[in-house]
Amino acid sequence: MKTNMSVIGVPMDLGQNRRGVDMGPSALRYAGVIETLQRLKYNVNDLGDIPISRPDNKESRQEDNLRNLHQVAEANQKLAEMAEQEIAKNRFPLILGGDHSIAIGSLAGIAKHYKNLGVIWYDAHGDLNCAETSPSGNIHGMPLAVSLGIGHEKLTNILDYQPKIKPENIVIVGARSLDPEERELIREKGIKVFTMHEIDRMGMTNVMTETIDYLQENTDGVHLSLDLDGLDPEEAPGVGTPVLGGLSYRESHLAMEMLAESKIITSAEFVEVNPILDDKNKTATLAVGLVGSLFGEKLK
Ligand code: B3U
Ligand code: MN
Ligand code: MN
Repeated sequence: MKTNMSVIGVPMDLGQNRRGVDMGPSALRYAGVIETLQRLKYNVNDLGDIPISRPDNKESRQEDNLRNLHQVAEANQKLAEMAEQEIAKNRFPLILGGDHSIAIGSLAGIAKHYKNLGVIWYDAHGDLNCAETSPSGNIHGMPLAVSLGIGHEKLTNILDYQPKIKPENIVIVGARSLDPEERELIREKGIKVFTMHEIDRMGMTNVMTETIDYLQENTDGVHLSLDLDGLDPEEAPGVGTPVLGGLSYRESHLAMEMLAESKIITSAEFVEVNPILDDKNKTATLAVGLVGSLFGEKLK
């Protein structure tokens, strides 16, 4: 892993309909994310937060089942440009959300530098919807589909290329709430998924060993997109769409430590921390602990 790191905050809550997740970057900084990285001897450049437009009344209503499409596209355009620039400077981009719609911009900027970018999608959800299939119109349920080139042109074509990633380079970990069309897409595209059922059966050690081996063979970089709702709401209550039966604190630390050992991760984002729904910044504190493990706390 590179020692130079750039932290980009994206205080975005427009990809879904519960306020508060825009305060995620502040909550993560308050919980000590920068200090953690510095303690681990990274040379950290905190670039602050990307400015996010507020929706006007008209725009905040659903347009073609894509809530706040224009503002979400605009923010992701800025994020994509920034992430792209940081990688060009040979710095590791660590992105702090914000809701998961920001993965659209992260992947647009990052994938530009790779032929075969791998993605680990650590999440209770598949985020594989588009306007036609989404039950909510929330763009945070769509970023993985968008990155595959499925969805509105304003989202799929950021930085003027698509698709950003290939289905065979994706591994979803922790899925337990998939919509029927998402399941179809997973089957049709052959996306590798470890649902909670498989994680329970195989154990996290085997799941991560398989994930790492699979991605190491076929990719030239791996982005970790970690949605805090992948964890159980008991341990990560501060998320907008909690789903029972999630990954534990210990499983998640083990997963991060195995990724640290493997050295395959080349960019990362931590999303969906909502301090308004949280219990005394518990979820942000948990997330910062996971950042520590991902960047080698145990290896020191
Ligand atoms: N699949 C549902 C629910 C959802 C997706 N991502 C989150 N919730 N966080 C949807 O609205 O697309
Ligand atoms: Mn998600
Ligand atoms: Mn989720």
